[in-house]
Amino acid sequence: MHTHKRIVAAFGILLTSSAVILAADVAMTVPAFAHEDHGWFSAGRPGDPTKPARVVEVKMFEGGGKMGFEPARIEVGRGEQIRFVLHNSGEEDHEFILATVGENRKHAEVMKKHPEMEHADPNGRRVLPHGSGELVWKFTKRGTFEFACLIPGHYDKGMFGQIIVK
Ligand SMILES: [Cu+2]
Repeated sequence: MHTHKRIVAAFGILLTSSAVILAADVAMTVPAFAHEDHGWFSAGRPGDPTKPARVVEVKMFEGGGKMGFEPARIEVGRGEQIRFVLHNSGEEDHEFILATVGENRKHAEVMKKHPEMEHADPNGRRVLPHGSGELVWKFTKRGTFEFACLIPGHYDKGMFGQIIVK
């Protein structure tokens, strides 16, 4: 009887702690995605493919324990529309997610907990091995933004680059 009570108490603690983790998880997930759901983006807005755009080719690669983008630094003018043409030269899927550094870091943490999550957001593309993809984007705000691959482990291996909007 005594043992049984102890087990019940231990189970109660377990339940409480997992509820706390669950609550923390939800609190992290909601701010990271709420803006995407409402069509608001820190780095500007989805472009209009019928309007002129400057083409910027970006290579996604892996090798030697590293992953990355080439170029890893892109400068654009405020108000400029860019057609990113993405080439994945690697053997793994890669992503190109356009946001602020803070948003990408937060988002990368969520991805570590939910590795099965895939993106179909207007500010990102997932590109298959040896495949290509496109993203048309209008940069409406000055500042420093980031493009990153948030597939677990890729960001840590260097898969991010900087976009400077002047
Ligand atoms: Cu990647």
